[in-house]
Amino acid sequence: MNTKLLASIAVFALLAGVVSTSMMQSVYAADYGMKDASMTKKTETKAKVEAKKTETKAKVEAKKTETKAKVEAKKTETKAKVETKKDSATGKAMASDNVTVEMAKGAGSNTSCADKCYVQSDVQIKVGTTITWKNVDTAAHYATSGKDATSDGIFDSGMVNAGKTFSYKFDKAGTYDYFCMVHPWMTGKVTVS
Ligand SMILES: [Cu+2]
Repeated sequence: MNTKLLASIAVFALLAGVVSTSMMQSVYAADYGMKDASMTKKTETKAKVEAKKTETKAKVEAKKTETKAKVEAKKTETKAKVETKKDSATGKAMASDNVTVEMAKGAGSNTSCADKCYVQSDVQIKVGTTITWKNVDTAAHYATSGKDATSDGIFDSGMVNAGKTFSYKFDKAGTYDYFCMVHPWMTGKVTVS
């Protein structure tokens, strides 16, 4: 009698153990499944963020490239405009807009710079054009109107130091010779029509 009871209890305990274990397992499984789902969601979100980053980067790059292309196009356009203003026969500037003449590099020490002392040294322009002399040399220069190192008083830049400029607007037709007060071998001519 005692033995039977003990056996029953043992069987019951065993069954209870099996049932509780399987229940626990299913709880675990559910929990694990949830974790798995949340991990998947995290990974998904991360992927979305990465994709968006890549997309934004691509857009920024595309915009940069577009802007660069526009700038290049404008540069080319400006260059073309300037070039069309040169006289097709002589290649000299025929601009009605502003013209720049450089006081050339080394012109202060090179007594034989001749027609390269000012670049360009012989310029043809229309009435109303402003010429800007730009000193690209290291020495100071002048653009003084006159001939044979004698000022005629029409225009005088005064001393134009390295990197500086002087501008003069030509309102009357005519031929204007000019030179540099400190380097009289530097001569140039402006023809206004
Ligand atoms: Cu000079």
